[in-house]
Amino acid sequence: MRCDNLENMKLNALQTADPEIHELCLAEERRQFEKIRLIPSENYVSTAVLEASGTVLTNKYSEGYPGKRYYEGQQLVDQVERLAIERAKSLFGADHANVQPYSGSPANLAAYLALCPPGETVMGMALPHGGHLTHGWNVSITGKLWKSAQYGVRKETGRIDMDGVRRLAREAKPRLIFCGGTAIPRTIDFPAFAEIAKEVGAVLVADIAHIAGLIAGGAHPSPFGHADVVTTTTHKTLRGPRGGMILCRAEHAAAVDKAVFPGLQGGPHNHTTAGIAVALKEAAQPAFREYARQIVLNARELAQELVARGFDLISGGTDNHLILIDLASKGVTGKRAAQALDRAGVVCNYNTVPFDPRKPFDPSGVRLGTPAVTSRGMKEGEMQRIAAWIDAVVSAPEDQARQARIAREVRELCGAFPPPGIRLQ
Ligand code: DSN
Repeated sequence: MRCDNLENMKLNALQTADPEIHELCLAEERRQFEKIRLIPSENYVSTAVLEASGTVLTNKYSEGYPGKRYYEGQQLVDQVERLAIERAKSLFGADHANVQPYSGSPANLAAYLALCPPGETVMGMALPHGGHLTHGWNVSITGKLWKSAQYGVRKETGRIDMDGVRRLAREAKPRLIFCGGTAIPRTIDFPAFAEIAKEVGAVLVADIAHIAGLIAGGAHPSPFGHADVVTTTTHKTLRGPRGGMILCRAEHAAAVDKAVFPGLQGGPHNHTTAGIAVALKEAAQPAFREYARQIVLNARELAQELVARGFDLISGGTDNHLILIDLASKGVTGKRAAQALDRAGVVCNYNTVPFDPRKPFDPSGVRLGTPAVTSRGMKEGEMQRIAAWIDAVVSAPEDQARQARIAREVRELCGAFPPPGIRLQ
């Protein structure tokens, strides 16, 4: 079995110019083909998105916005960016879209710059409870230049403590409130956050990086109509190239655009903008709704199968694409489990869990997600097999013979589910 999409994409020049990088790209392609990738923030883009991202648009400088640039020669790039903007607005039902942020963290920083001067107070979900670094966590610049109030989940339920959010908002009087995060397995209650933000006079920013594809596909409630500003990456459930976007109400459009450029960034990455435009077009198709629905069905099935095998899931299960497991009751740390799983061909990331007594680089949990396996066409039956493999590996993390046997079985299953963007010969 040979994976050589890169050769199909005519990478012979790369092979000649730089055989080492060419070989590494081929090997990475093979790795992505042969492994079950369960990192919830990763996916497989389509061949069309790959092609758009690898075009000569990378050669062009375009500081500014369509129709108002600082360089000539924008006849075609302007059209690409306008298409991306219109598709983003239409897919999500937003007044305004900025498709230039280089990724999610710069998109969030632009929201601060637009709406919350340094020194003011911001409120976000604590990183160990499922928030993101840029929601005011102390090691991030957002926790240094802004005063930060951090909310979390209830210990008993593993779900966001909305009473605590309200109490903290009343005390801290933040200028800006973030909802959303990176390890939240349950539906975000956007109307409840909006009500709290309104009560304390804060701007509500919904960071939908993880769930943007679910929202686009109708598998998670939408923040539009509730949040003032919505930030996202484009490469997770949305299945585009690595990038970011900010969508917002019309009243914040000028401030957001000014914050992205010239406030934070220089020239946009036009090849990425083209890839984003293609991904947005794909996400508007009926098949994408089915994809989003199946992501959630797969996550639920995987969660149920893991619970049945005695795994301790934060909040007891999932409503979306993501599962967070506390492995303390299994007597293994997240890092040891994730490394053993990787040797068995099942790739996830170790992750802190709420109230984790361990340190972030060797925490108690692992985080799983179903966007990538669902892109391969896997369904509930495959989730049952994956749960059994996870259980077998975690219950004997030093058993390398078992890991090698499972890795062979994983390769065989993966051979039957070729992912988008990778072809076999
Ligand atoms: N690192 C991303 C994730 O994996 O969720 C968030 O920044």
